[in-house]
Order: sequence, then C-alpha cells, then structure tokens
Amino acid sequence: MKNLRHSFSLVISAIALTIGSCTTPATTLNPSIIAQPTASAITINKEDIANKFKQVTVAKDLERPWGMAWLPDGAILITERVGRVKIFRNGSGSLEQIAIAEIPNLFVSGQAGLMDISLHPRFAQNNLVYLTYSRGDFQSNHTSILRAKFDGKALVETQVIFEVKPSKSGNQHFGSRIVWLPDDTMLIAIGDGGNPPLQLNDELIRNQAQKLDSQLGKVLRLKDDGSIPSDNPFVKMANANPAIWSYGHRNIQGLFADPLSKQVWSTEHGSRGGDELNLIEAGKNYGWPVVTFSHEYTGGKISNEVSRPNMVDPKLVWTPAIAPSGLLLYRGNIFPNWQGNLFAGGLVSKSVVRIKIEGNKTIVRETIPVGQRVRDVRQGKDGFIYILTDEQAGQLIRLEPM
Ligand SMILES: [Ca+2]
Repeated sequence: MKNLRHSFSLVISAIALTIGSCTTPATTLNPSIIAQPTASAITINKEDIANKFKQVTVAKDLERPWGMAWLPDGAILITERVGRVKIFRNGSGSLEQIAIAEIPNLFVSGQAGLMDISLHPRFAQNNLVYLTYSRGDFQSNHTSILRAKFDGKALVETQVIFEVKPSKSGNQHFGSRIVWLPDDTMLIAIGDGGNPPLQLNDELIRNQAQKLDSQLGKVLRLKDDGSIPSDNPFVKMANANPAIWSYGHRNIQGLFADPLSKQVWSTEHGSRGGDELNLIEAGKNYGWPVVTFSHEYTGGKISNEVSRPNMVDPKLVWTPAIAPSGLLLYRGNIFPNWQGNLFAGGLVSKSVVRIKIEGNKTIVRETIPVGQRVRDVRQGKDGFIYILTDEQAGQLIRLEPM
C-alpha cells in the first residue's frame, strides 16, 4: 500500500446552495442558486479542519471498474465493465479474478457492459449476489439483473431474473445501480435509453422517461427473485408498468438507500449541465425531459421550464456537469464529523463532492480532487470511504484520516 498523494481536504471549489424542498409549491428556480463549481469559496469551519485525510491507492490495474460489494469477511467484489469480477482482499492486498458461470448475451460497447454488483441483505444465509448488465446487441438490448451464488471462490448458478422492457438500441443510458430497502426489496435505476437522435416508436427515446407503460427512465422496485411487489405505487393504475417506483429520470448512476433515515438519494446525469441530486420518493415524477436545467449537447434548450407543481425539484443542480456516478451517505466511525454527509462521485469532474444535509437544504461542503474519473463511492465494512475510478487502468482508492 502506498500513499500516492495527499488530498486537498480544505479546497472548496463549490458554492453552498439550497433549493427548496420538493413539497413547496413549485416556482421557477433562480439559476443563480444553482451550483457553480467555479464559484467563490465558502467559509471553512472546524468540521473541515477536523477531517484532514489522505488518498491511498490500495488496488490498481482494474479495467473500467463499475461497482463494488463487501463480503462478510471484508473482501471486496469488484466488477469490470468488460465482464469480469475481481476480488480484493484488504489484508493481503491481493486482487484476483474470480470465475463467473455465465453472463448470457453480455453486450459491451460505449456505456454498456457489466455494471453494478450488490449482495442480498441476507447474504450470510443465502450467498446471493446481484449483478446488472446490458444484454443483447447494438440493435436491441435490455438492462438485466443477473443473480448468482458466491460459493467462496466463484459466482455459480447464474440466472437472469429481470430484464427491462422495452428493448432499445444503441450503447447509452443503462443506469443501473441496485440498492436494498429494509423489507428486502431492491430499487434499480434504469436510464432513458439514450441521446437524440435515438428514437423509439417514432419519437425521441428520452420521452420514455415520462411514459408509465415503459421501464426506461425510471427507478424500479423488485422482489429479490425479480418479481414485482404488490404494493408498488402504480400497481393499480391501468396501463402503467407495476415495477415503477419513480419516473422522469434521465440516467441515474448514483443511488443510496439509508437504513437510518429510510431516505433514498440519487444522482442523475443531465445532458449538457443540469446534473441533479434528488431525494427519491415512491410514485413521484422527477421531470425529465419536461423540466430540466440541462441543455442539448449541441447547445440548444431541451425545455423552457425548470419546475412544475406536479414534478419534484432537484435538491442540487450541477452546471457545468460533474457527470455523477456513485453515491454514498456516510454512516461510519472513521470520520465522525462526516456522519450523514453525502459523497457524490464525478466522472468528468474527476472528483468526489461532499454534501451536507441540513433539514431540507443540501449544501456542497467541499470538492475532493481525485484526478481520475470517479465511477463509484462506497463505505467499506471497516468504515473507510472507498473510491473506484473509471480508467483503462482503474484504481481502488481509500480515504484515510491523517
Ligand atoms: Ca429532474
């Protein structure tokens, strides 16, 4: 283990901001209160000074790693987008590939491939592991959930337990984080299918996010066998897909369910600017692409509206984009003053943003430069914060107090 670099824990490059709670009557949000990562510094308080830390690279040569999950003994299972799973053992520092029985019709291209990994909440009893991946080919593919058993050495008995409908073409916007709720159901975030000019049914595919008969652009809630719980919000609505938990999402790649507060937080990619932090609640519409701060990559407006009364406002907006992936709400003891803070990874920003929640306000407290594309941020079983970087030679980086 080597200390590759010291962090810049006191560098604060984002301005504090707040956006009204989602329950307030919607008004047009003032763009001046939106996060401007280049804006002026804010006052450094004792809390920040107490949390000096360093970034330690504990594993490297991971090829485009995407997700990670902790085994009961502290070892970490890590996915690589090309279709591999590796195991990292903290004690020895070893990183080894493990065998996986089969990933049927794995599609690796652009953003597609093997993505998230998550253990069943009762893994100690059933050894079940859940993986998300894109299945099919460039013409037709589905984000799918693969369930496997970890026998101590390999992932065996793989079985596809869920696939998103409808199918789509192309290699963009798959989602696909998995988190677990206290009742052992899972939430999975699914992207809207892709950018213009990609179409589905003779219109832009991104419009799927507002269609309740489609699973694209949604957060879905499923049972641990891939079936649909009978108490989902749209189960009784005619023509609505019963798996839907929330809708109007572009592409969520950061999702966290906090067992203490029972809150579910997400980070969502905008197009050009307009990335969002959202508090996810059942049955709610999060607006995409009807309301958004985001612009087309070509520069034009996507919508003239940024808020509507029946749609949930984001808690925080990033313009320019950070390209968020990986989200953690910290509940460990290693950094006591960071209790309850959110940590949002950024692919384009190559950083992790620390966000404090104060009642209905979310305040950007600091930006932690990583210098590599950040794909995932998690709290380890040991209470340290782990960062996975999306590079051809990606790294597993641990934040440690100094
Ligand atoms: Ca939104």
